[in-house]
Amino acid sequence: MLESLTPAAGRTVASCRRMAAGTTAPQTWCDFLMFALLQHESLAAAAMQRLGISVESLLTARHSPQALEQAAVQLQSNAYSHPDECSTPGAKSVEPDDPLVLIQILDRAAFLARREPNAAGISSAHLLVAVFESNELLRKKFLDDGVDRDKIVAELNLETTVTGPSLPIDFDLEWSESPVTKVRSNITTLATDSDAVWRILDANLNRGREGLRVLEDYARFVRNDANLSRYLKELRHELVATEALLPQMKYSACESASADTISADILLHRDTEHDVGTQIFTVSESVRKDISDVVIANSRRVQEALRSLEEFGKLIAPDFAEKIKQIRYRSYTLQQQLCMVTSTLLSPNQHVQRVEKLQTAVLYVLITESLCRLPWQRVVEATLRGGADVLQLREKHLSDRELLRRARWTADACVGAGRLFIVNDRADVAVAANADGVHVGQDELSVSDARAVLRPGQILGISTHTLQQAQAAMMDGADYIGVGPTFPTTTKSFSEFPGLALVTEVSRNVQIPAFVIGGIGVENLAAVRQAGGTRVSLASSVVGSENPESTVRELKRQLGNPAT
Ligand code: 3NM
Repeated sequence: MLESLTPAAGRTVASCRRMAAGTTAPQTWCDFLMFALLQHESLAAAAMQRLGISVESLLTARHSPQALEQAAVQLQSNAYSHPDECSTPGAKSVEPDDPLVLIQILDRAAFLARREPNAAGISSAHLLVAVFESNELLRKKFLDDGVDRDKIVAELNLETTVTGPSLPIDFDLEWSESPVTKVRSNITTLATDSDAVWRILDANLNRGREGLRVLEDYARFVRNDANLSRYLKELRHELVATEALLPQMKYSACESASADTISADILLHRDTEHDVGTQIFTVSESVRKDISDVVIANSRRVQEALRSLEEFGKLIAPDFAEKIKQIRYRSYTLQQQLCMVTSTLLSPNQHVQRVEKLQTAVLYVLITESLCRLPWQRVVEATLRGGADVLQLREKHLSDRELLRRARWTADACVGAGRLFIVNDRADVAVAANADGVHVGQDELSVSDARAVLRPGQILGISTHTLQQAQAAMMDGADYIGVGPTFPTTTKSFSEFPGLALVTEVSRNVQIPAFVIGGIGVENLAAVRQAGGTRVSLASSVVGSENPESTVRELKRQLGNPAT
């Protein structure tokens, strides 16, 4: 619920989106949000009226009266012509296309709402405080009019105990202590320490979210990598969800000392924070050489934020710190993928092309010589002629040299036919043979370890036998999964068969390509399809058949994607 906007806040944000649509300038978004807050009937509008804040006093210097008039017309038509859309209670706060500045404000407003014991959602009041804290120009205008944060909070009747603005902390800080800080640094109390920890958590939650958001944009728009952007989005949502593990702040600052001392200390602390904020200089923040620089800077930012959250979180909520630790480990996988950035950017399409091929692949054949009726090379050729989309070399007992020799041969054959070639288990061989990727099992290298070996742009699949494993594979950034065993098979030994039930579960819950495997042949393909499987992976029924080419053709015909 606290991720949702109240109806009035929903109307306000919807108006802002309409008015600012098409612009990317952060200030315009803040201005229009302020304008919408002032125009809609809401807690915030009423409070600002009482504080003597008007459109004229805030915005006219930067916007012509005509622009504001036009915005007011848009706002009116928005409020009345789309009542359902705009007043839906529980509207989600952030939309996929929102610019970073709006996301930051909404994130901050959500944070304020969560810290307030009785909030029913993100209200216009939270939006007002968040925009005040986030936008320097508007804040200055408020302060010029004698309205500071305390006055706003008091007027809004907010119960929030979060003090001071969210600090625009970033990496590469050069710190110069102000005289005010020096004097005040002698005054250290439990209360200020605790308050400081909350502020660190707040700043780093923002920082982590923002960093992930930037990386998500990169994955989506530059890399065109659906898996990576999904992974990043999920990680960001998980980070947001960790906030629920933090206790309410209600008593955090004031619990252990008398109200008078504490409130004085908090005030000091609050002022100190404002001073410190103005003494922070970011050295490299304002300069980015190229896209890879943006990516590297933001992955670093995420790592640092997570580390800080983990360390300071331990002081307040061990559960929270533990969860952050897990996210931090997972973010290493991410780092791995993103560290391929530079070389991937040199050949930006390679991974995209492979993943695109994977997206359209429905038939995946495992080549194991001992299962073949014909010489294995003939089987490879026939399978490709029949229209197999992916071939995997699965040989467990060959010497490394022989394995590599076969991998190179098969890679050439697949390149010639324009199909994907995957090596089973051996990421090193996949690299040496310049294969399209590697396939690992649950007992082999993990997704992140295998990625560390692979070249940028190579893809990675993993066998999964439960829904949990399938979801973990997706979260870990696997490009595809195998799902099985579905039917009894002699190709590999298993003690359990999750069967068709797992196929159905995975088809409903996992978004990356899932190849159903284990005992599949022409005779039971219909059952797989009925259970929701759209892609299959097979060994014996193809390579052991007398005519692998026609078997593949028939399978592809049934899968609804005739051989090319
Ligand atoms: N992996 P066939 S089932 C190699 O469930 C393999 O992960 C499986 O061969 C899994 O098509 C399997 O001959 C055997 O049954 C696939």
